[in-house]
Amino acid sequence: KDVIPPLEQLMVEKEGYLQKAKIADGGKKLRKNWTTSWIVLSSRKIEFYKESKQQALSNMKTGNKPESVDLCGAHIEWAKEKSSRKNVFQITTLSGNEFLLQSDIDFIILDWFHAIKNAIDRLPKD
Ligand code: I3S
Repeated sequence: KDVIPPLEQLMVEKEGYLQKAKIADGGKKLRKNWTTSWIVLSSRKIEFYKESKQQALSNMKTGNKPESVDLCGAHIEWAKEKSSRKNVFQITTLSGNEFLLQSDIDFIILDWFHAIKNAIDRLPKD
């Protein structure tokens, strides 16, 4: 049976395209592979879609799920040393997943950094 999540969890705070590279899964290092991702931030989580939003919405009908990142207890920090690219920050989850996010456009990455940081700071740490 479908469980209906509280409204607060469904509310999208920000969405858009960024460059994304997952560099660790459960603490295990992964080979860096940058891809464009459609990113949806709500109060407790970030969802990463591989495709455009349009494509993602139509894929929902076929049960194709986005990668979901729990922001409770997560960390966000600028990560200049992790890439030769400009404007890179890292999100590390409690479960040991690490993601780099990047945009060449300064205000876009700054908006995302602050939106995600605010979301994390509002959540309980565990
Ligand atoms: O941190 P790295 O390993 O220098 O990251 C680069 C690699 O992931 C590279 O792929 P290969 O491992 O197939 O060579 C990517 O093409 C580069 O974009 C990565 O470096 P940047 O500096 O772009 O994050």
